Amino acid sequence: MDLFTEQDLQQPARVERISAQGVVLRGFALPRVDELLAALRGVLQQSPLRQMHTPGGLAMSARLSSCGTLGWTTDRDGYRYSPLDPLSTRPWPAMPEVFLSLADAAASVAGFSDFVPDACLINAYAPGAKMSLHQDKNERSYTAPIVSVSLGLPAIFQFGGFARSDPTQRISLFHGDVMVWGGVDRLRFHGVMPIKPGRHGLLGEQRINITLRQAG
Ligand code: MD3
Ligand code: FE
Repeated sequence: MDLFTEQDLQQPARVERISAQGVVLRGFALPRVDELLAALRGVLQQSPLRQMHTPGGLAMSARLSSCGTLGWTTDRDGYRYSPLDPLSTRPWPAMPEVFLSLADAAASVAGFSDFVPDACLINAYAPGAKMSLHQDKNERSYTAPIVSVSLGLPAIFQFGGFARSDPTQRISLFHGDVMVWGGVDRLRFHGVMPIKPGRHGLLGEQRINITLRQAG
């Protein structure tokens, strides 16, 4: 892939490879962040952020929603993808075009062509919220990558190996950064350290992460 992305010819893509098939694209979403946030607002009007509980009954500290034909949910019955939002009892909001095109552009920089996600999980973290080390295993196939977009307050992302007890590395993620994970790295344990207090100019006292997945 060339140094200059189609979406922003002024700005070289700052590509940081963090594992064999895991990359961070610094600032990749910045040229389209206004569009992204407008689309996100529309999604959250139809399917608001809400607290979810793990199958064990613990409240997750991040609030969640989804868009696309499948949305990820968790409750007493387990983790799963569902075509209906259990809160609205209707289909999840459609995946915005800007999500699809950004995800495909990021995936292709990382070497994954023709990425067409059918699920987008939205995680909203207030200061103090975190996501414990876990693997993403509810998707039907593990061949497609996962693309994630960080917005708002910074986070320390943690990624490890293929066993929970493997050593972990930490990487800071900032507003507009995009990560792509796939192939041999798809099942790595990963998580988010508690978000530090702060205020972001566009998003206020929160971090929002959207992850685009091929779940079905
Ligand atoms: C590495 N979200 O929703 S996104 C999740 O920042 C999740 O909200 C985090 O983990 C967040 O499941 C991290 C980056 C990410 C997503 C999926 C991965 C990294 C990954 C799957 C495999 C390896
Ligand atoms: Fe995850």
